[in-house]
Amino acid sequence: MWMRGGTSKGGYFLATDLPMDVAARDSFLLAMMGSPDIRQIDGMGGADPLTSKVAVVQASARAGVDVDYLFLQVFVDQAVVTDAQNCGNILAGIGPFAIERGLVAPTGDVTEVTIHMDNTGQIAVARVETPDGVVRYDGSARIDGVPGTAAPIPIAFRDTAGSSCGALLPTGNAVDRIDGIEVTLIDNGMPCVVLRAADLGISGTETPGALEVDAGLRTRLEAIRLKAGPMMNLGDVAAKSVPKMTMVSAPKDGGAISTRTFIPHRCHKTIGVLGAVSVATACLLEGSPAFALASRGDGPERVLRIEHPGGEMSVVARLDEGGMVASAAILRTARKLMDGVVFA
Ligand code: NQM
Repeated sequence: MWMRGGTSKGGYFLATDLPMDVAARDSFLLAMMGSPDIRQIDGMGGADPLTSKVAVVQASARAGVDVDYLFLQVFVDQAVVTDAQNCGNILAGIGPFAIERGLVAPTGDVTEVTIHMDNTGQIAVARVETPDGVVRYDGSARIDGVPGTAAPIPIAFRDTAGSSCGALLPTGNAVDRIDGIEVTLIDNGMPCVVLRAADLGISGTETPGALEVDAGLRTRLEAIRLKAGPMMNLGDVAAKSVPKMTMVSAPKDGGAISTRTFIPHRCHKTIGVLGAVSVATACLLEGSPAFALASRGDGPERVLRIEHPGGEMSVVARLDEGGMVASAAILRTARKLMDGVVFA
């Protein structure tokens, strides 16, 4: 099934429909997407990392969990399929897909689907509208980066700290210095390097297109990223899509902070879901580059609006007594685009 999940798009597969052997599975997925080729002309991919994504779903054997979801990023221009990152946007389609495929039975007007995210071993709970036992896609929820409106799919995350790096702050510090630049190396669901846009000589208001053609910026960001990888317990990240590189500046539109994110070689048109949760968390870390720029609000539950090139992503953060993010929730939408047979 081809679906839009949040601001991403990709193929949703039952695990049983794909080869068990990982090498055979990956060569099928590359051929199906048309990779490697910057235009992905001979496949389903949309010539952008955000539209070259795959979800593999199966009923879960875990107590209290409905389905297991494995996310795979199919690189556009390299013969690489990686499970080294999770995706909170594609996650938005998992509940509807699981119900459509009969893995989860609808339970009234709203069906709660508990999802184990295999990439990081953590749990997300999605609420899907199912009036008359059928997934409803149309509705009045609007998310930035997607035209029009659709049925809301609120998603709550549990225990995302240290999802891939083993700890929220893998170096134990709120601030590290790489190549003379202050960075926060953080993982609250997505490994991210958070750094000031100004320290890289940009304002942070540029369009993704303008940043992508800035070869000097890209070279500096990649040099920092390659050094950050081992510091974040991610090893050699040369062929990995993590960590993400988020450049922050003061909010421009009444939000918590403004962002531009390389994921890691293309500039995101918006921001990833778990990336936004990680950046929101960085905003609360005293002494960090984001802290000084952010408008953080107050109280134990805060809506941190993370501004991005296409608008904003609201992260509803519940804080613990130490002022750190204990749990987070976001709003997404999804849409079934096509159901059928894909060829490789
Ligand atoms: O951070 C893009 C996306 C993502 C990932 C990326 C995501 C997340 O927008 O949870 O959603 O950062 O590669 O789909």
